[in-house]
Parts: sequence; C-alpha cells; structure tokens
Amino acid sequence: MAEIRNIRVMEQILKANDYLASALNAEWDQTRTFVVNLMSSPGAGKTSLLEATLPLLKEEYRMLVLEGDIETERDAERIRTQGVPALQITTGGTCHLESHMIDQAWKLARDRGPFDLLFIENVGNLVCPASYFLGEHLTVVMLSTPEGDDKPMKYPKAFRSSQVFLISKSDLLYALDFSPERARREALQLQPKIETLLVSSKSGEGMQRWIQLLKQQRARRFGS
Ligand SMILES: Nc1nc2c(ncn2[C@@H]2O[C@H](COP(=O)(O)OP(=O)(O)OP(=O)(O)O)[C@@H](O)[C@H]2O)c(=O)[nH]1
Ligand SMILES: [Mg+2]
Repeated sequence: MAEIRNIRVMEQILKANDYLASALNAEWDQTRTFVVNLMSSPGAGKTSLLEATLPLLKEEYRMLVLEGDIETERDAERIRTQGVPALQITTGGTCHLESHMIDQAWKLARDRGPFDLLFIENVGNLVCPASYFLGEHLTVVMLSTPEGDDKPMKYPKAFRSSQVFLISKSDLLYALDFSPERARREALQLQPKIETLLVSSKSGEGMQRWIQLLKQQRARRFGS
C-alpha cells in the first residue's frame, strides 16, 4: 500500500511540475525566448561548453543563463566573466532542477530582458533531470568521452527525452576506447530523431555545427 501511495505522490509532483513548465513555455513563446535545457553527469563539460558558446552568439543574441547546482555560485560566476547575465539556482541537495525553481529565477531575471536565448544548465546528473520538463524548447544531453560509449543504454531516459546528443571532450578520443559511432547508434535506438554532434570546448571541434544548430532551431521556432 505504501508503495502505491508513493507512486501516486510522485505522479502528482510530476504533474504539477509539467503544468508550471507549460506555462513557462507559453510565456517564452510570447517573449520569443528560445530555451535550451542542458543535462549531463557531473563534469561532462556543460559549463565549459557554455563558456565556448556564449562568445560566438553574444553579438547577435541577448542571452541569459540559469545555472543549476546543489551548492555554490561557481558556475554562474564563470558565466558572468563572459559578460552574460547568469543566475545560480542552488537546490540544497536535490539532484535536478524543477520548474518551480526555474519560475522563481526567471521572475527575478526577466525584467533585465528581453532575452533571445536562455540556457539552463541542469544539475550534474544523468538520471533525475530527465524526469522534469522545464518548459524548454530544446533538450540537450551531453556525454563526455571519458564516461564510456556504453552509457546511452544505461541511462536511457536522458536520451529518450532529448533532441540533441553532444559527445563532449572529443579532443581526448585519441587516448580512450570511446567509439562515437557506437554511442550515436545507441542513442538513435532510444530516440530515432536525436541529432548527434561531436564537440570539444578545448579544441573547438564541432562548435560551428553546434552554433548553427542553435540558430536553426531558434529560427524554426520563431523565425530569424
Ligand atoms: N579535455 C577537455 N576537457 C574538458 C572539455 N570540456 C570540459 N573539460 C574539463 O572538464 C572538467 C569539468 O568541466 P565543467 O565544464 O565544469 O563540467 P560541468 O558539466 O559543467 O560540471 P558540473 O556543473 O559540476 O556538472 C573541467 O576540468 C574542464 O576543464 C573538453 O572539451 N576537453
Ligand atoms: Mg557546470
């Protein structure tokens, strides 16, 4: 009985999350703010990717970054050095972001807008974030080469709920047994429409394709 009650409570929590996320999505459609939710395990290179991405878009787009972490302001501080506003959301232990956290942060930040692009860096975790829609237009899952090419099937929800798969730290491939083709194939089995890109924030490999993808996705939603 206790188990059934737990499942029902979980369903209610997810329903409330999705309800608020849909309202955020509608607001972002109105303000033409294209929202990207970036998830990966800890240290896969999410903040590094943003640090490499923002300078390439800064001239053209007004941007905001929401940083999710359990503790510390570190990632938001790294983003601010790029001259892009960033708000840190510290969950105090929760392993993912939820839409009420995004709602609070967005309400603090939106008057500094309008924003053309909003990046949400989720808490480093390849499991929990996949269950919580944040109202985003594009969900991106990142897997770094040192983590191993067998991970998509082991963490399927993150891949099923994403439209883009970034294989990061491609500059380390020479030293690892990571097969980008295998990882791509597994991700495609889980999500037949997922687009896979090999990127490196260090060498710059794949960055132009990534930037192009972001621009195309935004233009598809809102026009250029
Ligand atoms: N070789 C290499 N190292 C990278 C690359 N991207 C990130 N790193 C390194 O990986 C480590 C973690 O990078 P972060 O960008 O902080 O990773 P993160 O996913 O934001 O980490 P959390 O926010 O803690 O989950 C740092 O030491 C980076 O310098 C890359 O493309 N190549
Ligand atoms: Mg980070």
